[in-house]
Amino acid sequence: MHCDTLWHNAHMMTLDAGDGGLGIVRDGAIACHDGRIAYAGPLSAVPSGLVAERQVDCGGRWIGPGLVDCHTHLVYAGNRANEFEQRLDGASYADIARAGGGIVATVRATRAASEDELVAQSLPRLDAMLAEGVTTVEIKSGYGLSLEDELKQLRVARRLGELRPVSMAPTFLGAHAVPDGWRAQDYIDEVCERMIPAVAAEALAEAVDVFCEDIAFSPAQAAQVFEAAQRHGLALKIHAEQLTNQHGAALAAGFGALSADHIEHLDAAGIAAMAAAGTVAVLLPGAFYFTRDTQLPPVQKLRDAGVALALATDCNPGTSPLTSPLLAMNMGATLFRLTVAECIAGFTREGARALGRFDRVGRLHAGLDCDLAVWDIDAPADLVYRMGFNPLHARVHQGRHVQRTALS
Ligand code: DI6
Ligand code: FE
Repeated sequence: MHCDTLWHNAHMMTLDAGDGGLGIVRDGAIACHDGRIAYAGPLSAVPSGLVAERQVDCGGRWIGPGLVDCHTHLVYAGNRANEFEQRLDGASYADIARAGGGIVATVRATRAASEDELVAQSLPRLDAMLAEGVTTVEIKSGYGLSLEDELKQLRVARRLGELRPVSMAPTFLGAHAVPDGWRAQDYIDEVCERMIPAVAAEALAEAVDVFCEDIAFSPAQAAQVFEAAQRHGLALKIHAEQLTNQHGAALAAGFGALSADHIEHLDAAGIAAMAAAGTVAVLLPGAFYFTRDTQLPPVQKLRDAGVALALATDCNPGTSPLTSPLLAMNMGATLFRLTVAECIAGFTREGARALGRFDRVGRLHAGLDCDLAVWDIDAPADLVYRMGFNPLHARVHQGRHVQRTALS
């Protein structure tokens, strides 16, 4: 077997264990050919006759899959530090939203920005994620809320994926908030009849998401959006049960959605529906932390039901100005009591599953994209345990070896 690169002298978290754990292989090796993993396993079992053009000695470090951040809103203009200050003075997120702040404030700034300005403002956020080993990132629209401005945001996401070595998973979230001057139902008709067809025609998104909430869209409106998305062959996701229980997760599961995200207020019926449909639970501890939420997602019940748990930053200017997957892992453990294995799997294998990319990324397994994070750690728990320290040694996207220092 001929391959481009062989990484060796490394311990590995393959995330490829049947038991859902980390799949640890001590003294492992990974071979890459044409951007894909050709071999991942013990060094002692490397196929005889494997010839590598280049060998990389990892010096006993740990290699895991490149991180997958499966829920971000990182393309936007401006910021909402002013609202952060108002909240410190006692205002609630819902108060600010009702007073014309919140999502619609970012909409105004995002509409006013050119495509180039949006690229310039969003790139540092993406770079912060790459510097912590992210190799796949999902980016949602939802701060345009008009055909032209939603397409602009999605084009910016596409450009970010061209400007940096990262796999981009764009999601259309036109149904994020009701824009000024619209009735909710008229806007949903616009999303379904004009926006989704246009997004699909330009192949600007892989999935469609809806914010199903009492301050946003109803389950019936979410269902209408899902029907339109399915007519155009797009996958489905939902922001559900973040502030109240609207039974959005069960609805989305009934449509075969990839994931239901947030789900702090999820009930037993929602859990059962997600388990039956294989809908991934995407937990977003950054938003829980930043909004000082107290309603914990039903983690143990999700585990008991066998629902897959993913973890993501939810990077957005209002409720989770977070660009650190490592800190999100620490919060997942500290706030939600996730195990180390669940935190790491949540940002790799399960994040990939939440994007419908389980067969492409998120594990060290022959045939998948050769996306690697090389960590300067003694044990996997180090990734989750520390706060504000980045032990990334190197990041590899589709076989291309990018040293950490070259990224910053
Ligand atoms: N839920 C959230 O936490 C974010 N969007 C959503 O649907 C908040 C977005 C924002 O406040 O800008
Ligand atoms: Fe979100």
